[in-house]
Amino acid sequence: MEARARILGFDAVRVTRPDAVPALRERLPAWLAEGHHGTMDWMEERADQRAAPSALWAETRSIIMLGMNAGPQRDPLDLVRLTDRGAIAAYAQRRDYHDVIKGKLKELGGFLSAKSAEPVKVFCDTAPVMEKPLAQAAGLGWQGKHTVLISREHGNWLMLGAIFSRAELEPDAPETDHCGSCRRCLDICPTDAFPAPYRLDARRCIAYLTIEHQGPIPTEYRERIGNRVFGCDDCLAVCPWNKFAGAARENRLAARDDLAAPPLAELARLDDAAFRVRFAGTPIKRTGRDRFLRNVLIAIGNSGDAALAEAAAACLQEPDPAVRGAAVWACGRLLSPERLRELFAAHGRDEMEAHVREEWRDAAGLPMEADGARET
Ligand code: B12
Ligand code: SF4
Ligand code: SF4
Repeated sequence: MEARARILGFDAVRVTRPDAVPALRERLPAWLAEGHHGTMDWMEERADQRAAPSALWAETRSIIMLGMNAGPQRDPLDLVRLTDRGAIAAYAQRRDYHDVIKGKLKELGGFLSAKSAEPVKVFCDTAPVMEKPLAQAAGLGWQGKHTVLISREHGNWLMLGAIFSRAELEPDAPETDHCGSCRRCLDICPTDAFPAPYRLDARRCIAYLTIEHQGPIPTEYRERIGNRVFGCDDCLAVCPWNKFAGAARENRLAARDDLAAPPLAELARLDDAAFRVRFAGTPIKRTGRDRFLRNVLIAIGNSGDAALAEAAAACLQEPDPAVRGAAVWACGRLLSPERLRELFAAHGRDEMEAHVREEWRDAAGLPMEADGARET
């Protein structure tokens, strides 16, 4: 099976048992009880199955965990210094790994099923399966202090997938923790998203804020998001175990040049149709155009580049209030008080959404009536 998996493009493959991580039954509910999943309600739904693979499929006897390297071609930390460009997480600068891995899992699952005469089910983020702890139990790597799985061979750039099988396969030995006294990932996090090593409060994580979170991004995180318009790689990029990692070997996961550092001005101009064309087949399509544009406007506000201000001003009449609010915030950081007042007179006076009115008040210092956007 391992040879077949490698032919299919997987970089790592190991086997574990469905009951290999009993601690999940306490750890997942504790994480959810603390509210660390934010608005990802789907993490709560079917939590019993997520914490126990046999509750998802009672006949599971073995779990094959697989990893495919999606290592970046250049250091992701270089991108966050290019303030007039959007930084997109390495995994999203390419085809959606769900599509690539799922197809290969099905092929490998078919092979295994034929060989063992037992049925299989394949999963890649599409079901309540906790892939990282299962991958650690299978010996693919260990969950680092940043909670992501690290392989000694591929660093922390493996994307994961799982095959549940009714066949009795010999399990591999679990991997042990090799973080030692290192804490680079914890120290670099721009939003202090780790309440403790090995624990992430997703509500503070830029990956959550830019991809999963709907509505306005809380003000306290906006500056710290910098130019990250989709996901974040900081804690992954500093991990010393990446020194052994190479770039992705699977052709279908080759990074797209046009997604390496796209100009913010260009991204701010994308209408719905252009967004769909530009990001077709990539993970970025997940947010939809409006949430992505909201992120782009936050990045423009952080750019310090007055030349980008008019691109933000052009979004002041967008139908989505989270986009309008982010546009006001960006204009407030880049434009003179005079120009802001002009824009307010043109676009802000009749604003009906309470939080966008607050954005105008905070940005321009404009006194606003509580029940309507009127300059006094
Ligand atoms: C929800 C989710 C997110 C959320 C929450 C992340 C999180 N850490 O939980 C958000 C949106 C923030 C996110 C972000 C990212 N994600 Co994500 N995400 C998932 C998803 C769907 C579920 C993860 C999950 O179960 N979380 C629940 C928590 C409770 O589980 P946990 O992280 O394992 O938590 C453990 C620790 O807290 C530990 N623990 C608790 N207490 C204690 C105490 C001690 C002493 C110890 C030792 C441990 C410990 O036990 C818990 C259980 O193992 C998985 C896919 C999947 N189905 O597994 C992808 C997945 C984890 N994501 C992935 C990726 C690539 C990312 C990003 C790098 C994307 C990016 N570049 O922007 C970031 C990384 C951020 C980070 N540092 O985690 C990959 C990771 C691959 C890998 N090598 O591990 C996965 C596996 C997708 C995949 N199929 O490849 N993600
Ligand atoms: S992905 Fe970014 S924001 Fe999230 S935990 Fe890692 S460094 Fe912090
Ligand atoms: S940066 Fe250091 S502490 Fe963080 S996961 Fe990597 S080895 Fe562990």
